[in-house]
Amino acid sequence: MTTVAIVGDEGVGVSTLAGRLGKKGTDSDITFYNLVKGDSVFTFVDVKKYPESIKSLVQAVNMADIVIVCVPSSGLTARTGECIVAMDLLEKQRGLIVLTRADESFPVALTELADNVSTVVKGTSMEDWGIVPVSSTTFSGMDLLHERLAELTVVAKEDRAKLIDGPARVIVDHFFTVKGVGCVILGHVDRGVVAKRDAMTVYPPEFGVEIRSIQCNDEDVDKAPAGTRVGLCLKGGRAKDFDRGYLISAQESIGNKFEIETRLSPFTSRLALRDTVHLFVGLQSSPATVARIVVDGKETDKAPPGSTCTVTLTTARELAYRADDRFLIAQLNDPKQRLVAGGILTKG
Ligand SMILES: Nc1nc2c(ncn2[C@@H]2O[C@H](COP(=O)(O)OP(=O)(O)OP(=O)(O)O)[C@@H](O)[C@H]2O)c(=O)[nH]1
Ligand SMILES: [Mg+2]
Repeated sequence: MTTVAIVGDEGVGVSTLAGRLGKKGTDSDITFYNLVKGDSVFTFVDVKKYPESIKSLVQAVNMADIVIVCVPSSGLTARTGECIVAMDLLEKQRGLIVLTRADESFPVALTELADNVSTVVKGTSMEDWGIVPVSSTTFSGMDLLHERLAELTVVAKEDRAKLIDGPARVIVDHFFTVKGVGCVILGHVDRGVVAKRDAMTVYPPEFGVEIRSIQCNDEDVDKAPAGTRVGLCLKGGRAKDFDRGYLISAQESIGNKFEIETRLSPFTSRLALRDTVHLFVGLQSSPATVARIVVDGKETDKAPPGSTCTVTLTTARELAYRADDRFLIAQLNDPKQRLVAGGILTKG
């Protein structure tokens, strides 16, 4: 099972492409489109609320094995640039760049745009991503897109096999009550293997649940490994006790103070002491205050764009995490560059 997030500026053809790739499933602020192809199962995620909401972009990208960044055939835009910065700060290594609405352009112009995009992504995590011009109207490029996705899926599966050991963890994205059944959550298995009758804990609130049943692709299963999208019927929880991003897990840490080794985006306008920012981890987020900045071993009141520094943040809400989770700092009110920095917790 492979989850593919499709992101891009407004009107570039994200939803149309998602609709061409799969059949519509769960639909809320993000929409899932499902495709079974041979023995591969894909879930495509349409980030409907972006560019308005940076949160939905981060959430979709953090649930994805592969990301498709859509660049309109008419050319790069500021928000396309923001998507590229997001991939880089989240260190997304697996993805494709799709030049959308290709039928509205010409071969020479598309080659020129592909060259231009290659230059822009140089030195970012997207440097080695393939570029495929696609039309959702004439279907040109669609076969090549499927081929590239199949190649990336092989790598994604290998990477995921490494995550099967260790305590299970499910990241929740939807939750509701089903009459006669009880509390049901939808999410993806991020680590380990989740099994029927497992007793687990919901973080950060920390209440216990038992996995009553597991559904995968509309079929009941006894267990589900890392990388699977699942529906879990729970004993012990109520839908109203959940929030997106909560973790159903064997073992997590919880905190509201984080020391993060960060790399600042070269395009951010600032990261300064006492700034109010937004801190993201997985599908969770919270307003946060910058409490301390250390650059080159020295405390300072401002971190320069493009620099590497250690930032201490205090969050308004508690967040659940593991030591190797990736954090993202954003400045939601900055009209131009909302993404500030990305990083992981400092050791010790
Ligand atoms: N000619 C052509 N038009 C396209 C293609 N893909 C999408 N469109 C059109 O472009 C417009 C925007 O497409 P959407 O799929 O809604 O784009 P989006 O990125 O989801 O847009 P928002 O959700 O509104 O931000 C629609 O009128 C589509 O019919 C394409 O490949 N070729
Ligand atoms: Mg759309």
